Amino acid sequence: ALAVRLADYQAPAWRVTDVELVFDLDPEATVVEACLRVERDAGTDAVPLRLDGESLELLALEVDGGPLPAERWRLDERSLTLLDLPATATVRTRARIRPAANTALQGLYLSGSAAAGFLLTQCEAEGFRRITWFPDRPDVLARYTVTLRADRARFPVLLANGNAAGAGDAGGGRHWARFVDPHPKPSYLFALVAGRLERIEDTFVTAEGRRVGVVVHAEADAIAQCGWALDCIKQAMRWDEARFGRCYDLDAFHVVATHDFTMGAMENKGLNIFNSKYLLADIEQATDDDFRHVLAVVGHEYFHNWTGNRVTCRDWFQLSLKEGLTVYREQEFESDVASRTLRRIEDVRTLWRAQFPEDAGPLAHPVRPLHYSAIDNFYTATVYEKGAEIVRMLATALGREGFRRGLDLYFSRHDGRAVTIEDFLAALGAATGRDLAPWLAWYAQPGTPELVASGRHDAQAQRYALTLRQRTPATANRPEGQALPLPVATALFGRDGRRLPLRADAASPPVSDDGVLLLDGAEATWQFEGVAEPPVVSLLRGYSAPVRLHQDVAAADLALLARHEDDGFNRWLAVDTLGRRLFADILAGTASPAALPLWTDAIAAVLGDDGIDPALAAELLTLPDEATLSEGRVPVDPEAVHVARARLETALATALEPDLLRCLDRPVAVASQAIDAPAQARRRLRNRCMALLARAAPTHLERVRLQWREAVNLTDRLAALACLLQAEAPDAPAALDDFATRHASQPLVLDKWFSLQATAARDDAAERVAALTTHPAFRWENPNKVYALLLAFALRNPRGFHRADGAGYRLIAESITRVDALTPQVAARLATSFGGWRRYEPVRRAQMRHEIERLRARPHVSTDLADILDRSLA
Ligand code: HT7
Ligand code: ZN
Repeated sequence: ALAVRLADYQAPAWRVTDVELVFDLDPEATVVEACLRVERDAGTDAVPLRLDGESLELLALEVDGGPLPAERWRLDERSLTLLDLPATATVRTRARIRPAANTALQGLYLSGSAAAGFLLTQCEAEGFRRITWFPDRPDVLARYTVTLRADRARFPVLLANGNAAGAGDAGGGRHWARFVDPHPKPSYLFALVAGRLERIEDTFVTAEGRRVGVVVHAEADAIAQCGWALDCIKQAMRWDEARFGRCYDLDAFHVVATHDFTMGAMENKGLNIFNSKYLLADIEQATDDDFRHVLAVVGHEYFHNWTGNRVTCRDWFQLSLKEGLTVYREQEFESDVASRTLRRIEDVRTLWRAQFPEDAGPLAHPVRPLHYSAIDNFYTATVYEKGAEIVRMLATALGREGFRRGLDLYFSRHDGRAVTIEDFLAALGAATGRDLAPWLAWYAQPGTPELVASGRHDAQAQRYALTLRQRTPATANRPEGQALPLPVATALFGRDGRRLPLRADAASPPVSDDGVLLLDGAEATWQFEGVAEPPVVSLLRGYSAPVRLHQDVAAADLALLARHEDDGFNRWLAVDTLGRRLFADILAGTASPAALPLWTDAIAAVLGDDGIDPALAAELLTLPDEATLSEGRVPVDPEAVHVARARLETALATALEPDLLRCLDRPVAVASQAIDAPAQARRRLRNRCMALLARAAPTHLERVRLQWREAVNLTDRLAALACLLQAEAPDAPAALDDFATRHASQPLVLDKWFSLQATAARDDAAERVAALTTHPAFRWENPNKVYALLLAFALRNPRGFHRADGAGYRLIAESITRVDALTPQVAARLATSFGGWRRYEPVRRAQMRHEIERLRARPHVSTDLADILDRSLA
């Protein structure tokens, strides 16, 4: 497909002010009547009106109430073009679409079976054009009136965006419902839902005094699991008012759960649709992590109501304008209502595992890409997570109050408009009196910057000089990058662990009250006064910039930070750095047993600290995964990485055995079915201790078995099962069978059962995964199943996926072909697992390349898949 380029952007020549849609819903054949009020831009004349439309069957076309002569319209596979229209016109079309046959899950489709399932839409990014002809681009904002008609018994619930505006009987067993959305919106935010759904609801009164009905809809067997989500919605509404002054703006907020969804969720105006994985949660069927993910994703979609919906994107190159900002808001929400440190550690782990490798490989792109051929492939870790890091850096650089003022100005300037990243930076800059133009480079330049820190202590002058240098090195695909603004949150510690004052002399670049140094060129030096002894320097506190830090710190200094840093993230980072150094030594064959105790003692000291958050303690006991440990190494030998990591984990478990036992045997005062943050944190730590003990000695498997038998929540049951599997215990197969029987009717729990087996680092993992694709609960049409089994294998079982005989690669390549015929977006996502092929040792590199080329050479490759394959090979 032809690439779309940011540089070619042109404002639309035609606007659509109002849209009326009437749907006659039927899974086999739905008829969509659309009436568009169109206006030609004053500055343009004789420009044809081009409407996007795909997989639509044209039944009727009228302009201003009459037929249009054949020479004044053209229809092809992708568009309907109308010629010689007056400057304002009413265009009416009627189309037939086939939801039950739509396995791409874009546009109008069926969730579940034809007999009992329900109808729903997914329009972002370009799905609306599969519903009706329309300028399907985010800078065309229109007011929508939508009427749904359907069989009353089969589709008792009818929902669309906006406020309810009437309902009634349509005769012949059918009924209708109408919705008016007063807020102009782009077509990607359109949604409808129709089917047999149950609901739970509540009322929320906004700070502006609006009474809002908050309603969660799900199929009958899932509605009992929606209580947590309803609670999370109300928390998110209150939080956005308190933290960012943003209130909800319709009479009702509806949320719907579906098992058939390619992504996490969708922020359609007033009618959010969720992958059931991120909406349903109860103690029997969801883990503690699931509960937190529901909180985060519910928050994320709700926050889009302002960052994305009220202020939207001019074009899809600006995707991070809404996604980066909304991820940041989601992170802050979870940090405020749950644990800041834990959320930060998880976010940074994700950045290192997924975004850094993406930014270093052939699929690297700027946070604001310059061109695309399949926009669906740009919902990436770079656009989302790196985009959120940029927003976080801006918030750090402007301070909490300055950032809030900037966002207020952004909303008031651009409410109801489709804007750009420049507009965002301009508003933040205007509100705080800062020139933020240099920050645009963060959006424009791919690659992860390297930050090198060096220091010199002058005992006599009692000064400490800290020099920071940055570089974004060239790679095969791009030249060296320019210097970027980098906020470096810094603290100095004395040898006794106490914080030292951070007083820079007058000649140094400025330091903010909260210790942030802003490096805005290639290099700068700060001279700190009153530093009597060589300090221990803690940089990038809270991971204040998404860079690779090179700092020559003695292991003893890291151990000191592990004990005394009051920034929870950097405390964890000190331990993580010690662990990675040991891993590198094992991998290089230079490990010395003497180095181990500094690391394990540091962890033991923290574990023994009664004041420590158990969730943080659990994180200290969790090594980086193999993908993260492989990151930045060339060439990667996945087998060697796996073995070295396992050795390190066993060494940790053995060294800490008494501490882990003490931790496990500590009496617990919480109910094992409580889901509050302290209860979750304690479970996390206990399960981590149990997993390590199972590594240390097989005798500890008895504890695991006890937990397996007595668990009263899914977190504990699954943790025990994972230990049995990891140890390849003789009773593991029976436990797996028991688990499958017990949860046979619970699709989300079965997904975890598939993932557990997919990620078990066994010699025969590829064969087992292949066998599981024939399990009765596995469905190729269902993205959650494909992700749970195949994507989990490709991304989280490096030993299995990269097996030396290429069986893992073949399995994933064959799966991609199969899925591409059904759901191209899912196939493209699976194919990203081959993206890092150049980093592997020569045999694996050749095998991966061969699979990519073989896939590309097949007939009928989708645009989405072709795009990933082509860019991977470039
Ligand atoms: N904004 C949503 C994007 C999304 C999407 C994109 C492409 C194809 C399918 C999709 N489903 C949802 C997700 C979000 O809130 O970030
Ligand atoms: Zn989003």
